[in-house]
Amino acid sequence: IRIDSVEIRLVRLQVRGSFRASYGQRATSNRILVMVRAGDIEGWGECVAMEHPYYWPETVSSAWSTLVDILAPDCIGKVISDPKEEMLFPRVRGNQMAKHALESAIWDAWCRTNSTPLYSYIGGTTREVRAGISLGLYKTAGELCDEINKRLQEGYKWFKIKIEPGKDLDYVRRVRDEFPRLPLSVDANGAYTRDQIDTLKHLEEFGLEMIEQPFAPTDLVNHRELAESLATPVCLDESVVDFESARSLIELHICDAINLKPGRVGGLRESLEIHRLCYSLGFPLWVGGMFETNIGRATSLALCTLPGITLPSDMSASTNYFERDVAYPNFEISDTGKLLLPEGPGTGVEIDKDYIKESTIKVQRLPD
Ligand code: OSB
Ligand code: MG
Repeated sequence: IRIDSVEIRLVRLQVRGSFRASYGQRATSNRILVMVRAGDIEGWGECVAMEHPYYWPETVSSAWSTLVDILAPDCIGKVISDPKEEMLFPRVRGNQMAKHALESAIWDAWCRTNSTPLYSYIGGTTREVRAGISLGLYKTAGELCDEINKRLQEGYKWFKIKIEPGKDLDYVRRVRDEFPRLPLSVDANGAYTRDQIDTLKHLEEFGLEMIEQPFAPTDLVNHRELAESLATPVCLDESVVDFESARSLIELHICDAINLKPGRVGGLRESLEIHRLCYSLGFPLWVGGMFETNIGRATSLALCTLPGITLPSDMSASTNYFERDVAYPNFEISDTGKLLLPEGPGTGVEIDKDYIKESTIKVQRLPD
């Protein structure tokens, strides 16, 4: 395909429900969507950057300028014969979420042009994905247990709960008392420091599936110490920023599992490299979520279909996040706790252009 033009737009979406993690509260959802035109085919990608830099350094506004000033101009006129073979922005450091937004739009356009579903293009073999759900911080452990009960009834079988200092051992103990055999992980989003390592070591007794990102992203020494002292796997999210960081973290025994988010590692190509490495080593790898719309969710769900990704993902029904989505179908949980990918080419979702137009705050077309 030849990239004829790129459209970068900021949409304002209505958030459903409330969600708090140690890094802060989820607010209104301004998101960047990227549309790439190649001939008469359009490909769509989502930038998962949030408005604040509390989870990750990029923000909606920093990603906007990276896309508009640097990445998109570089792509116009490019001819891409096979996106898997093409490193799109080899010289651009960082800015992973901006890169992923544009790269995924290009992969979608290529797959749609070639009548290939994205999941089979990248080597996936199934359309069924085991769902998991990530629950935020609640005022009380009782409220958290009520929420778990509700989600169990909806069909979820795999749970992750957020923790932070002061909302950890008591919360996990209470959940364990009520749900002794529930597959359960915790995610601290880096809220702990060295002097709190003993609290984290006490989590061992609860038989957790994983402890995700207890310490700050660059704090490798403490992660290694915790991973060495616990049988419970330590999983990293924010620390894994690209293929080379993943390889280092694995080879240096810093963690026991990796949460893969294509937006956080700079795209699908980088994600596939991480997957290839983990698969060849038998190293546990699963796919995390970023409250995506159905566009980003469909892209991430494609990664969940790769061989070796046997752990459930952090992919819950997309209807949990927005009052109305920008693409269809909505991914709904089945009785067996699974989500089903659409069959169509590319990400397989159908873009709701009217709603996108209605929700657009600003748009930049290149070339203008
Ligand atoms: O730490 O995995 C995380 C959402 C936004 C940013 C970071 C994280 C999360 C989640 C929710 O845990 C995942 C989802 O439901 O999409
Ligand atoms: Mg996480």
